[in-house]
Amino acid sequence: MDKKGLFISFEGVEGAGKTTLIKKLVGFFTDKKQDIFLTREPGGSELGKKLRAIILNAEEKIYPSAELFLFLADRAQHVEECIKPALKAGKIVLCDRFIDSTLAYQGYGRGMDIEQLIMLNTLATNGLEPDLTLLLDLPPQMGLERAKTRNIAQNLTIDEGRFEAEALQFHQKIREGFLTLAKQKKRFFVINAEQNAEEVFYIVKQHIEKSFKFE
Ligand code: Z5A
Repeated sequence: MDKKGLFISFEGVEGAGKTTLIKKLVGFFTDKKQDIFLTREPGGSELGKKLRAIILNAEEKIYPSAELFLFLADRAQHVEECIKPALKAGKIVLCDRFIDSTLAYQGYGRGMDIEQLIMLNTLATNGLEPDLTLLLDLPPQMGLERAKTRNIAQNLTIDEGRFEAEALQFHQKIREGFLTLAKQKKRFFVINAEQNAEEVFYIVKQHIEKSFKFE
């Protein structure tokens, strides 16, 4: 594929502020007259929406290996149906979670073999990687509190609680996993997400302006 657009993924523990940052970046890129494609995993494609409802439903008993393949199926469809065409059309793809979530959650969290997961990710994406990965780093306890406050404020009933139900120790492993991955790949930019949302946005904006040129 001759890739023309820009692919940015957002990673972090639950409630780290990815959605909040993405909303601000939509305004930033729109001001720069850039075409944006906003998406997420799981659930970016039509098939993915159905898979998301199954994957995140805490009532559904899903074994770790089955969970992994559901995320990979979601990703394979998402890449072909949505991400590749958007990049080919020259769009800026903003993707809430991508390959690194599988390494962090199924690998560092559930204890699956990282090398095997890298191979399976490559199979699902045909080798497509983001140009930039923004990792919002904060203590998981803080992220979970933020997510809880948001859910109460928005009157959300949790029917996507598979990962919220995990112990704090699990989320701690995820955080450490993400930080390990960030040390291994140049495409990562780690932001201290304990700062307020405006500060986080400002730092990211500066990094993007320094790293990429927009006509
Ligand atoms: N998963 C997996 O296991 N394997 C995979 O391969 C993939 C995913 C792709 C999807 O969850 C779950 O699937 C995820 C990993 C797993 N589970 N977990 N945990 P999701 O898509 O439903 O949700 P999420 O990705 O975890 O994110 P979230 O809960 O939507 O949080 P967020 O988008 O990062 O945060 P937010 O909504 O922007 O902010 C949360 C609240 O904090 C909100 O009220 C904000 O106003 C507030 N906020 C945001 N930023 C700040 C700052 N800086 N200061 C103070 N308050 C803030």
